[in-house]
Formats: sequence, structure tokens, C-alpha cells
Amino acid sequence: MADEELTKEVIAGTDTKPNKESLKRAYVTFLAGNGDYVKGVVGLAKGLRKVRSAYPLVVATLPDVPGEHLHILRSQGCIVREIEPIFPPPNQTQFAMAYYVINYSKLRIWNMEEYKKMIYLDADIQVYDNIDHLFDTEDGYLYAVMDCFCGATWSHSAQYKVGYCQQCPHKVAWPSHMGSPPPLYFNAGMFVFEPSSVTYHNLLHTLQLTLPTPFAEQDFLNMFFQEQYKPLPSEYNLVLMAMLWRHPENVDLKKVKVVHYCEPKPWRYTGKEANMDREDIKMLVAKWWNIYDDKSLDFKAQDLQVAAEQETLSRSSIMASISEPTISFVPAPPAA
Ligand SMILES: [Mn+2]
Ligand SMILES: [Zn+2]
Repeated sequence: MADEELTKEVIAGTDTKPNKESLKRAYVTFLAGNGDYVKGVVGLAKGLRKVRSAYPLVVATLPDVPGEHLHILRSQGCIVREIEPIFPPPNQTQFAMAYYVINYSKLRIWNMEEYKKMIYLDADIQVYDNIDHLFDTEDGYLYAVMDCFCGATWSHSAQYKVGYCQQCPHKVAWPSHMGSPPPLYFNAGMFVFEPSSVTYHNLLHTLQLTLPTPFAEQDFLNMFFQEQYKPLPSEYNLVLMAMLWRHPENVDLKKVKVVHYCEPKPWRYTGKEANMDREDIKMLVAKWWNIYDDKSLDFKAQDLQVAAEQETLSRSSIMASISEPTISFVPAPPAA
């Protein structure tokens, strides 16, 4: 491996701050409880290393994540950031499962203002291609992939009753007597956003005034960012199984960069689950395990050493240039 590549890999997995640009950008995921989602985060950290991402993975953790899991995350090069839970207004708890309730705490990531731009990824996501270029998207928007309305979890919605899905808006047209079709709706497992304390406080304030809905924080984010939402192509968040089942014509597995294992979770998959005995699912689960099990993708002690030297180097170069009127930082090399 070339030195430059090694350095890049080290930078990707640490909170070293070798230049101004990498300080401002990070991936972020969210972890709660003492369950097996920690495996998802470890897998994701290794997946980002494998595709040579130039940016670190921040893990926003709730206080109920056990210390031994925090230790595992740090030893995999993650930046652990403990956050306080956000409880939904009491009128919302009737709808949401505990899973959704806990997910309101995700809103805390908007308060990570030390980063200019972040890419949020659920812990049940894996990246199979470098997506660092999404940090270069135009500011002022929230970027995410459109969801599918065909699953039974949507049975409460007008879309489901009509049989309309934004993934194939021409298959079943939206009835004209029902006005304009519903606004585009994204899956909140992956999105590109800009942390901002103004947005953060608006989010928390608006949450208190918001009526209950079935998809809790995902519905809430869709309402809040309706005007700023810009769709990304579906290869940036392939939602399993919805897309493989309902819209196979919209899926090209060879092009997929990001897989969202809503179901099945790869670390729980046994092959005996109903309707999951499929070659495409087995292939995608095996792909996830290949990364998770790959020891060469573990964050290594010698990387820490190199990382520490990097940090010292960058500190001393900042110190050396501190009296200069303008400090120009060398940007990270573009990812391969
Ligand atoms: Mn998910
Ligand atoms: Zn659909």
C-alpha cells in the first residue's frame, strides 16, 4: 500500500485533525442500548475504511450504551460522542414503538456544529463504494433517497390505499380528485445535512408542536425538511427488502453503493426467515460479513501511532504558521 493511501486510511479512522477540510466533515451514526446494533456500527466503521473514506465516523451514543461497547467503538477508530436522549411529546408515544421513540434522539446530531457537513448513516447500513463526493453537494439542502410506500407499514396512508408509490409514480397515477400527489418522502436511514444550532433549536421546538404520526422521527424530518429535500439516486440507500421485492426494476445491484439492511439484519440472519431464502439477500448478507470479519480492516495499534504522529505534525505546523496573516491548509487528496 502506498504511503499516501495508508495515511489516508489512518485519517479516515481517527479523530486526528490533519487539515481544516477533514475537520469539517464526518460520517455520523447513532447507537442506543446494549443490544447487537454495535455490530452494525463496527461493520460500518470497517466498511468506510475499506472504501477509503477520507472522513471519520462519529457515533452518537445514548447513555445506556455499555462501556465495553464504547471501548469496542473507540478501538475501531470511531469518535464516540455521548448524547442525551430526546423524548417525543407525550402525545406521540402512543404511536411509536420504543425503537422509534429512541430515534428522536438522532436530532442531537444537528447540534454537532464543529462539523460543517455530515452524512448520517443508520447502523444497519453498509457502504460498498466511496460516497465522500456527497460532501461536495450544494449547501442549503437535505439529500436523501426516496422511500417506498408499498409495504404494509404504510397501510394507514392514502398512498397505500390508492396503490400509489413515488418509486413508480406512473404505474398507479395519483387520482386527480385527491389534489396533487403527496410531497416526495425520504428514507431517513441515510441523509446528507449541515449541522446548525439554529436548525437544531428549530427542530426541538417544532417537535413539541407536532402532531403524532406513525413513522415518528422519519415523518417528522420529512415534514421539517420538505422544502429543502433533494432526492439522491436509490443506489445511495438501497432499502431492503422493500426495493428488491416491490421495485426490482429500479435496482441494479452492481451499481449499489449503500445497502440499508432494514430486514434482514445481516448479523441476525439465519437463512430460515420467512421470504428471505433468496440468492440476492444471501449474497448481500455474505458481503456484509466479509467486511465485518476482515481483520485487515480493523483499526490497528500502529495506525494509532501514525495517527498520533500526524496529529503532532499538524499541531506543530499550525503553531509554525500561527503568526502568518493567512493560513492555507492543504486539502485531503480526493478519495480513490
Ligand atoms: Mn435502518
Ligand atoms: Zn413502493
